[in-house]
Amino acid sequence: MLAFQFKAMRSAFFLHALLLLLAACSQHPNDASGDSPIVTIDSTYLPLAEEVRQETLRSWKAYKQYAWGHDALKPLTKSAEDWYEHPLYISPIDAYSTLKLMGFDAEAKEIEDYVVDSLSWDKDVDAKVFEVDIRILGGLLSMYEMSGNPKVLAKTVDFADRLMPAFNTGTGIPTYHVNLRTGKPSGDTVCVAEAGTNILELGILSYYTGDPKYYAAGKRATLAVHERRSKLGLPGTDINVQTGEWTNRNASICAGVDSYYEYVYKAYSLFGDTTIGRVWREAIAAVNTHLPEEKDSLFWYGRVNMDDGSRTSSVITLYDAFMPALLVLSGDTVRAERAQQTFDQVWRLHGLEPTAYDYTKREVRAGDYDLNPEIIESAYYLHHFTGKPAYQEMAARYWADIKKHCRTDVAFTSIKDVRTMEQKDYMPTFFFAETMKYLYLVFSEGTGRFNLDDHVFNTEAHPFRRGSFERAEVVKRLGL
Ligand code: DMJ
Repeated sequence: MLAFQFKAMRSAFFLHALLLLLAACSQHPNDASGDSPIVTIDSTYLPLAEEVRQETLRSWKAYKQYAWGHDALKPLTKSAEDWYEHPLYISPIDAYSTLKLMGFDAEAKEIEDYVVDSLSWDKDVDAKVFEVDIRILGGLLSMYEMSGNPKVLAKTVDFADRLMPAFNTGTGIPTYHVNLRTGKPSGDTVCVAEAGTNILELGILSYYTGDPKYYAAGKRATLAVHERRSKLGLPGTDINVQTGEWTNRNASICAGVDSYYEYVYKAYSLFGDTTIGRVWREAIAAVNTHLPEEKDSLFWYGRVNMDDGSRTSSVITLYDAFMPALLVLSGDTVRAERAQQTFDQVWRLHGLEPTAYDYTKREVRAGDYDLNPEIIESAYYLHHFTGKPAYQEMAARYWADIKKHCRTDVAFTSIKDVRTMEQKDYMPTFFFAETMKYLYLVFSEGTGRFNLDDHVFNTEAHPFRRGSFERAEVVKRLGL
């Protein structure tokens, strides 16, 4: 029976891969998928890729049945949750690029049509700038790139223009909130991730509109963080956007800082801005000089005081597991593999990764697991760049654990505490955007369907083709 299911899944995947290959010949030139010829098919993990694909569809159908029009699905009570008083349609916008990559074109088209025909951004909502930048702006830009639909670009520009008043601050770092209807910014203290996770989306928007003002705003915010680094070359964690004063002087790559580093590197790598290239080299050198710590034969990126480098805490978070992906992407395979081994040990302690863990006391500090993608993202990048089967095996273990503890009768849900595996009633939007996408991609590596080398992902895993950004046009449209 199992063997039969395995064969059936494998056949389904091959059929899917073949259909995609045929379809690739007639796709829109800007379609982020279907750009690489299929040369060889390594079939070992294809049944898992197909299983992830089917589980994504099952979860998407549950969202549609119980939460359509709202931000997120609550899979246990089979109800919906919105982030604000008015929904922003975050799950579908986050799901689009994943559904498209998996070949669920009809489902993706339905989202595209809804965005174009029925969605208005004129909402009296104090939106969190960071969260809607990575999910909505990033998702819409990727939707435009994949669909080529100019009406999607118009919706994207409308949305971005509603965010821009947040950048009118003393430092150029955006405020925490901005009202989508009135443009009123609020919240003068932000963390470094919130300050510096926008240059990628804003640069891409400048490219597609030909208006350099977006990139200029993102670059100013990034430089505002870097220019305020300490003598050791480290930024702190929290900063006042008006005065530029640090309000938390802990330095780390942990949650609250993480995607700042990711965006400095990715913006440099996509746009080739030499100023941002210098920021990257200085920033990563300081990180690798002051943050790493060896404990229990493992390699940890800890927390230090930004001024004197003294250790302030040995608490890491599961978000930090983005770091191996960034390291291997930027060419540091040795540190990437060591860091991934460390995060993998934390996962193995309970069979899912706790949100926060103290590596000195060896104790869980926050037990939640919210279906987060980072450790899977890093397994995918490491498999891609090293070719080692161990990273696909790792991802297969993560997927097995997620199925065991988080799968519900209709979708997947978060975990209240990995020590008890008690479930909570929430499926985050990044489960569609990131977790299922990275699982699908790591299991389907070798099919030639999607080549990581040709793409850059934003921090919410929305993909952008490097080939879409011509050097001479980047210089002109971004105002380099
Ligand atoms: C995602 O929303 C993004 O990846 C963000 O950068 C931080 N992590 C969450 C998912 O864990």
